[in-house]
Parts: sequence; C-alpha cells; structure tokens
Amino acid sequence: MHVIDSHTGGEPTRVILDGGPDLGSGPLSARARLLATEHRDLYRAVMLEPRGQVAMVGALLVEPTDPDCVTGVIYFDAEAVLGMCGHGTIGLAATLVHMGRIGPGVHKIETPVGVVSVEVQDPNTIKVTNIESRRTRKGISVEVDGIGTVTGDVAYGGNWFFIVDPSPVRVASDNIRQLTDVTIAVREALIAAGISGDEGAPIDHVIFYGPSDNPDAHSRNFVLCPDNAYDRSPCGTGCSARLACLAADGKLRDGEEILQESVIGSSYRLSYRDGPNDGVIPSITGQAHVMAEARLIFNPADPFRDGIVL
Ligand code: PYC
Repeated sequence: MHVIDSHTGGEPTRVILDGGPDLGSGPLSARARLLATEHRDLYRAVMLEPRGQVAMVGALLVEPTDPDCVTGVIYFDAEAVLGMCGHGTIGLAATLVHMGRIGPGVHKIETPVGVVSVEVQDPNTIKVTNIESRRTRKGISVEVDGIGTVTGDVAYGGNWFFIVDPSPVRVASDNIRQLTDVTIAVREALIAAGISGDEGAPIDHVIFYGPSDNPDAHSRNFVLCPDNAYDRSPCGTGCSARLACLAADGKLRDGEEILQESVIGSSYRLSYRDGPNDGVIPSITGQAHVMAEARLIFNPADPFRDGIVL
C-alpha cells in the first residue's frame, strides 16, 4: 500500500494512493458504507499504532463518479468512516500538489457527502469550499457526571457535531486530559439521552470553545473525534458546523472572515456564503505540509499486523 503522510496545522492525514480495497464503482456514499462494514480491520490497521499514529485520518483515493473531479476520496479515522474531513482535504490537496497532479487554481474533489472544491493558493495554503452546512438544534442540555448541565447546539458540516460555547472547562493545551474526558462524557450523555443528527445519525464529534490569547483569533477550540483523539487542527467540518451556528445566531455575516485557533494554536481562516437550503457554504483556509512517503507492509507473520487493538 503506497501512502503519503502530511499534517494540517499539526493534524495528520495519510493519503492511500494504491493498495486499498476494491469498493466497486457505485456512489461514494455506498462505497464508504462498504469500507465501514466490510473492511474495518484493514482501515484500522492503517491508522492504529504501530503503523499509524494517534489522531491520524486516512484518505482513501477512489475513482470519482463526477468526471469534473480530480479524484474521489473516502476519509476515516481509527474508529469510524467519516462523511467529510476538512483538514484531510487540505492535506490531500497539498499531497496532490506535491505529486504534480494539480497546480494553482480551483479543483473539485468528490466525497461521500458531496463535491467540495479546493483552491490551491500556494503549495501549502489551500482554501476548501465545503458542502452546505447547517444547525439542526439549538440550546440542547445534557447532564454530565461531575460537571453538571452542559448546553450546546447540534450542527452538521459533513460530520455531526455538538458545539458547546462557552466550554465548561478551560480550553488550553495544558488541559487536554480533562478536555478529552469531559467531551467523551458529553458524547456519552448525548447517546444516553437519544440526541442525534438527522435520521438517528450519531453525533460523534464534540467541540468546546473558549477564549484565545491571540488578539486576532475569534476563539480557541477543542475538538473530540470519533476515535477519542483530539483534532490538532481547528477541524474543517467542525468549523463548517460552527459557521452554520454563528450565521443562524446573526453573529457572523455572509463574507465576513474570522480566524479560528485550535487547542495547540494552529489556525484556519473561516468565512461563509449563504447556502441554497437555509444553511451556509463554508470556506476554510489552512496550511498543510507533506512529511513522508512510504509503502505499508502487512506481513501475516507480524503479531501486530492489524495494529495494537486493546
Ligand atoms: O478537519 O474535518 C476535519 C476533521 C474531522 C476529523 C478530524 N478532522
């Protein structure tokens, strides 16, 4: 399996160029379901230690159904197949530039949730225009052991998010253990209370917002991902969901730009245009850097061939 690794604001992406499973030629949403149900061991083996690393997201390149797209892609982490991934799309675009497959300008990429576009501004700076994002529920409260009532919004940005602002705990890089524990507890409380996205879709990401020390930043966030790792970047799909909330609350205007900081201090520039279905079309600009190119080996004699599964 031939892979190229990059990171986007510290969050790793592993692009799988070849050697992935055959998922057929159906719609990307059906191919993503097939990856999730029939090839779980394989995609986990690519993400888990010792072959992968904590927080890594995989990007399996597939043939697009839309001939205008430069590629199709299915994203996943060590726990789940994702609908979309913003940092992954920035990393994928930087990888395609590194390979000489795309150059400056705008290119389309097909994902299981729809076609997104990337504008290559320089080899490392990419602007992603995401699918229409929306808030579906405002001011939902859950009881969390040891914390009390936590209130947030349910919003969709290609994945489902519970967005809590202000955070009940300090959003800072020296508080990651507590942030992780509390966001996991919030996700469990949402499940226990039967709170979900559309058609029962699980809310598998939780975001807490707090103030930033950077006077140029709108806020600092902490994002819990399905695999219980935190996003080192500000999370592209999470920022999309957040933009939908800010727009719905009248706190950010169409075309206005903000700087969103992650818990480790990396940042995205964010803005939106009004969408056709009462949501927003988000733009996320960030930087990615290619780090490694490798061939992964799956030796049947390796006792940890499928990764360290505890
Ligand atoms: O950037 O959208 C994102 C993302 C999702 C999970 C990790 N990163």
